[in-house]
Amino acid sequence: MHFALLLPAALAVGHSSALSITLTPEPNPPDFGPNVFLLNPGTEPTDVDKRLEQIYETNRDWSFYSQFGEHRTAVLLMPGSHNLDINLPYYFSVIGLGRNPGATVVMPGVWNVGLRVDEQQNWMACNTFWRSIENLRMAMDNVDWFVSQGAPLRSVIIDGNLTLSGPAPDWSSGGCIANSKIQGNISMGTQQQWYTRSTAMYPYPWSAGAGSYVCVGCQTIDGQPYANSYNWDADRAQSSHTGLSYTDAPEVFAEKPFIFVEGGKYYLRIPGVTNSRWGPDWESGSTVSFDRVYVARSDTATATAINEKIAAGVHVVFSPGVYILDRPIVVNHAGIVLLGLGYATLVPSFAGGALVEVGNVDGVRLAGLMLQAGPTTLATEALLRWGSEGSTYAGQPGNPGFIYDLVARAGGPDFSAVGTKYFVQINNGWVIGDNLWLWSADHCSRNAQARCIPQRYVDTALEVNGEHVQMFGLSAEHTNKDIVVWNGEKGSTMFYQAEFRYTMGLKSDPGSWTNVSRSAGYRVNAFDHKAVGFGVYAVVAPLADTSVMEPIRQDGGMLGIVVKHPATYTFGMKDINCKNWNSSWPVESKISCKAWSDSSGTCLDLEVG
Ligand SMILES: *[C@@H]1O[C@H](CO)[C@@H](O)[C@H](O)[C@H]1NC(C)=O
Ligand SMILES: *[C@@H]1O[C@H](CO)[C@@H](O)[C@H](O)[C@H]1NC(C)=O
Ligand SMILES: *[C@@H]1O[C@H](CO)[C@@H](O)[C@H](O)[C@H]1NC(C)=O
Ligand SMILES: CC(=O)N[C@H]1CO[C@H](CO)[C@@H](O)[C@@H]1O
Repeated sequence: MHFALLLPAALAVGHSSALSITLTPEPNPPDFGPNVFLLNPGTEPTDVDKRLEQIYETNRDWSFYSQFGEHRTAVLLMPGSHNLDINLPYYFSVIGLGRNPGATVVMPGVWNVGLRVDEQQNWMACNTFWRSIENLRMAMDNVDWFVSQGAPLRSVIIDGNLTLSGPAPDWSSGGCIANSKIQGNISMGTQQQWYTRSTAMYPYPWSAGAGSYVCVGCQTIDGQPYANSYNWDADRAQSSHTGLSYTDAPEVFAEKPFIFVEGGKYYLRIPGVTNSRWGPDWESGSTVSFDRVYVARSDTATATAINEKIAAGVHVVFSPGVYILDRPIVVNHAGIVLLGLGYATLVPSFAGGALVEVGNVDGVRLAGLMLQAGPTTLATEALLRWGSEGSTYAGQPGNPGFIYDLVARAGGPDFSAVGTKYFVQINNGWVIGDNLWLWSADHCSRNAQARCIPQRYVDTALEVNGEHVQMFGLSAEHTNKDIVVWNGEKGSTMFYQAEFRYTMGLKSDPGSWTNVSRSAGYRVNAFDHKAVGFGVYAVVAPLADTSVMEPIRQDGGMLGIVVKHPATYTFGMKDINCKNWNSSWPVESKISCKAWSDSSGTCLDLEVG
């Protein structure tokens, strides 16, 4: 913390421009290190093309190395027109460096591929995670984007159609489009669910099956808002499943920070807070020179060095890589941006506390990071904790905290047990999430039929204690206790996808099980809460090899939604689905009630599909 010690305390915690004078400026242009390709407009030189092709060939399939390896890559495109062919593999982002998406145009190259994610092995896109396209225009007749969770299209313009999966029997479990304009038609293909926000587009062509298609603050190509598809004053008739919801624009929102280049210098653009805005925002915001942005590299950066920069008011861009951190990243400075590129991944090598700790400060933005649980021998309490436990810090609607494109995971690459009590715990008010995937892994490097040895010890994916916390596009899966617990008033979730865990763990090791009864897919202890477009599932046999793994078992079965007060469900929740994928399973291995009320001790809604 030596920067802070050099400065008067008032300056060190404030948002002062005087600070920049006393700091050594960061290099501009920065050195992003070996995992970033910086491409100029035009056609790629053959050697770059070959290297990109090689990354694709090595990292495209479902093998351990591809899916759970340590490779991380970002391709940054200078503004202008590019002829480019990239089929995006695992842990790979293509990002335009213009001031807005229109400034960087991608057209197909010699192979006529352009940018895409196409058909996967076994015709299944359900493992197609961890890749993104951001801040550019695709001048293509059609873009194939056959993905599942953790794979957003963000701030893009697509001139033609967008196809989101191959034909059946392809299976896909996406996905996210945010702050974009899709000028052609959208084909949902086999997508079980999809979250879209603040995008100009044609309507979803049909409704989802068991899952939900949700559009938040979307508009037509001509800029007309899509009307809200439900009425908050109506009763629970609207909590039954439609699979297709349009919702009002967020009352308070700001888009994800991004990088642009002008005159050979790099800048961080921090979009402004807007109110009830429909459609994309590619204009608002403030600009920070990279003189005040530290570019961390996994081969050199330490948690201590990163924390010193943050304490001095310097923003941090994490170059693609895996960062093993020996202490928490602490954000106690207002307005700080932490921006990961190419699925930059942070892993704790310490016990207790949280991997990332945000203090009682406004306007902090976390974007594009993957937070990964460490060994259970050193378990953390949370991977991200926003506000100290017991904090009553209310936050500010004029300057909320934001979390964008966050992946938190436990298990996958690991060969020994991993854990964290919570993936994310939010104690402060006015924190807003956009596209989060909180994943206790259901398949791992040592996987066989969803065994996922070793064990993952995650109690709860998300716990919210602050007021006015809002989640847009939340996926949370396979935790050992309640998947989401929401205690703060005036919260909301627009789009939720959740799956209970499949098994207790190894049949031969009951001592390692987490025995609970009636765990919830989504528990609301607050009274005032809004929820739209939910799909909560129990997936049991035959995914788990029951000769080795003990199927999930809970006395009384699992509960889809649990509310304290019946009115919270009746008036606050719209388009909710709960489904048992195999209804032949015994009651203790599936969802027994769609919506349960704690105060009345009754099942309010039995409609489990
Ligand atoms: C775009 O989608 C429309 C409607 O599905 C279809 O008629 C048209 O052929 C598609 N265009 C291309 C280039 O795929
Ligand atoms: C969980 O329950 C099983 C019986 O169903 C028991 O054998 C086991 O010891 C329990 N595990 C723990 C950690 O309590
Ligand atoms: C559903 O569960 C029953 C009972 O265990 C089993 O026999 C059947 O194979 C399962 N079906 C599917 C499609 O998983
Ligand atoms: C590119 C394309 O095919 N666009 C069409 C999408 O669908 C609408 C009707 O819903 C047509 O008017 C567009 O031409």
